[in-house]
Amino acid sequence: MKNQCVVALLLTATSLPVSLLAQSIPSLKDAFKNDFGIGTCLNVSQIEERDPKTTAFIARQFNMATPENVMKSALLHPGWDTYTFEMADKLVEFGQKHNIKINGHTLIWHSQLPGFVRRIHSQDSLRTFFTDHIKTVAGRYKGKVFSWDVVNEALNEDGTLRKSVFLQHLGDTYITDAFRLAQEASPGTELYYNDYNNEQPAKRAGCIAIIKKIKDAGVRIDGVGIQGHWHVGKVPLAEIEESINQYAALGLKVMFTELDIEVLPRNVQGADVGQRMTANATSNPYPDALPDSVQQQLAADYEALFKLFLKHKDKVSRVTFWGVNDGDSWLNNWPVRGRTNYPLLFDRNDNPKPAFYSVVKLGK
Ligand code: 9MR
Repeated sequence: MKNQCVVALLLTATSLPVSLLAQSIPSLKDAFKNDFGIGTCLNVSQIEERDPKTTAFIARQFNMATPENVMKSALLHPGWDTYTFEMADKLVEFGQKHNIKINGHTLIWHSQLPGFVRRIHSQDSLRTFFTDHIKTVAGRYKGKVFSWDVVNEALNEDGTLRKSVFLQHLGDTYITDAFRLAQEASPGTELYYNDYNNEQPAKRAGCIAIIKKIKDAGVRIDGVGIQGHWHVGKVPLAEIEESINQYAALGLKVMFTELDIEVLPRNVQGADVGQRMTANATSNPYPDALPDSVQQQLAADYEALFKLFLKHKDKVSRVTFWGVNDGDSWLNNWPVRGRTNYPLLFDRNDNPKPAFYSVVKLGK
């Protein structure tokens, strides 16, 4: 009995300051509640609520969430007639329980396709997969997800259409077809086109051509997602502002859907997961801590970005970070595996970084 009391006291003494500390940190979603939604992507461990402190932290900081992987076709649709909805359903429950809107990601993407799709060589079979996948997935989550990234990363850097399996077999109307099918299966859900580097002029022009084509066909598109995988000291603010204006002029909502700012050296741009870089002696320069000069630059970059988002808050509807904290980020493993990266607002223990304070102070 005495031992139990001591254990209980110790638990209280160790857990209380942590939760109090988390409560004393300002909340991003509250700071920007009159401006735009604040989102994060969620991984399996977070969706399954394996760590209650993390769950509470997410619920306090974010009001929107995107599945990092669990709604991609390889995970949802592993065989012709097989769907595995368990984790995606859990994500929807997570959203309902914590008052977090879910952005479905993503219905049609050339990457992370199920193995059987990569073996399809006929137009008919691909059309069957394409139609069945959109109808089944968008239909299941009708009224349960707030929005869908209907098509992801269909463009090359020069603004031409990527020669994906979809373009090759279905022709260049496949993007409009995907939006039409999504609209039929899930009428009340917002529908978006999502890409990286689509703030850059050539790719932006390609993106605008896609949007116009969808609209000209009388099909609905509600918004465009600029992923926002940028590099410290090189955030393209002028192109981002121009893009917000040009996309909004088409009547679309603009979202920053996968925001992070890389701080490590890299010789590949954007977010093409197919590209890799070879590790060498200088590719992981900060295994223990981020030098102060880089930390300050990161804070300045995030501050400038959020000033821009606020300036255009009538057009920007959501800002989603691609990860809750630095430890979760895909950038620890791309384009080189096993690096120590620092691209987000919270460190590996969910402690706010200078970048967090430079952003949150701009809110209400
Ligand atoms: O963060 C995701 C990572 O866990 C996956 O391994 C990777 C491969 O599919 O996808 C990452 O998320 C990508 C997103 O779905 C689309 N835009 C680029 C993102 C970073 O690669």
